[in-house]
Amino acid sequence: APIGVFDSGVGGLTVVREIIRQLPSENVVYFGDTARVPYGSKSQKTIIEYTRQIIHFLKTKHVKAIVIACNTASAYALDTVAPEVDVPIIGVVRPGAYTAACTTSTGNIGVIGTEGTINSGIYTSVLHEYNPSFNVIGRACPLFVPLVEEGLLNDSVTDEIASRYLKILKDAKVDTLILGCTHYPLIRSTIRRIMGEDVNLVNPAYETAISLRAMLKEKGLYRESGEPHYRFFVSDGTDKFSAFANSILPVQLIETRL
Ligand code: DGN
Repeated sequence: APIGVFDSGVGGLTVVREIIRQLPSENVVYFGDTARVPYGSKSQKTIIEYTRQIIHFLKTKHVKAIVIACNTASAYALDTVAPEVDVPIIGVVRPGAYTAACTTSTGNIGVIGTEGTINSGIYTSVLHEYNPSFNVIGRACPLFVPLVEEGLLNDSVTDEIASRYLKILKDAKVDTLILGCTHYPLIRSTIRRIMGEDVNLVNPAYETAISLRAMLKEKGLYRESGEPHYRFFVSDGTDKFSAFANSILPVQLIETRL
C-alpha cells in the first residue's frame, strides 16, 4: 500500500522529494489541491474541511499512512482530523519543531511561514512543550510563495523582500530558523545569505521523512525493498502548475476531481 501525501498545491513535492530520497522503496500517492491553493490565507474551518475531503480521496487509493506536507494544513487541521483517521497520519510541524529544539543552543528560534501557520502559533506552542523558556519569533512571509512560484529564485526582488522579512529575526539573533512552508527550501540559498552562515536552517520536509520512516518501522509498515511506484494527482492541472512541479521533481500530474 502507498503512502498518501498531500499539500495545498505542488509545493509539497519538496516533501515527496525527501521521502523518495530517504524511503526509496515506498510507493507514494500525492494529491495537490491546485484548484484551491493558497491555503495560507484561509480560515481554520475551511482548511479542516479541505483536509477531510483530501483524506477521503487518499483513502480511496488505499493508503497505509498519510503525510500532511502543507505547514498550514498541519497547523490548522492535523490535531482535529487525526482521531478521525484509521491510518497513521503525521504533519510537518512536529518533526521540524523537534529538530529545532534539539539544535538551538541559545534558545532563540525563528519560524517563517504563511500567515495561517504563523497566526496559529503552533510552532511556538510545540517548541514550548520541549522547553518553555525558548524565545520563539514567528514571521509570516506571504510574498515568498508567489515569488517562488514565479521562478524568481535567484532574483534581486526576492533578495529585497527576504531582507525585509528576515530583519526582525536577524535583530533577534536567532541561532535556528525553521523554514515553515513547503516553498521555502527552494529559496534556501537566499535565506542562508541573509541570515548568515552561523544560523541553523531547519527544513521540516527533511525531518518529516525521517519521522515517517521511524513511524512506519515501528508499526511494521516500512517497505524495505522493491521498485517504487508514484502517482501525482492535482485538482487543477494547468501548464503553470506542471512547470512549477517539474522544477521541484520531474512528475506527470493527473488531473482529478475530489
Ligand atoms: N503549502 C503551504 C504551506 O506549506 O504552508 C504553502 C502554500 C500555500 O498554501 N500558501
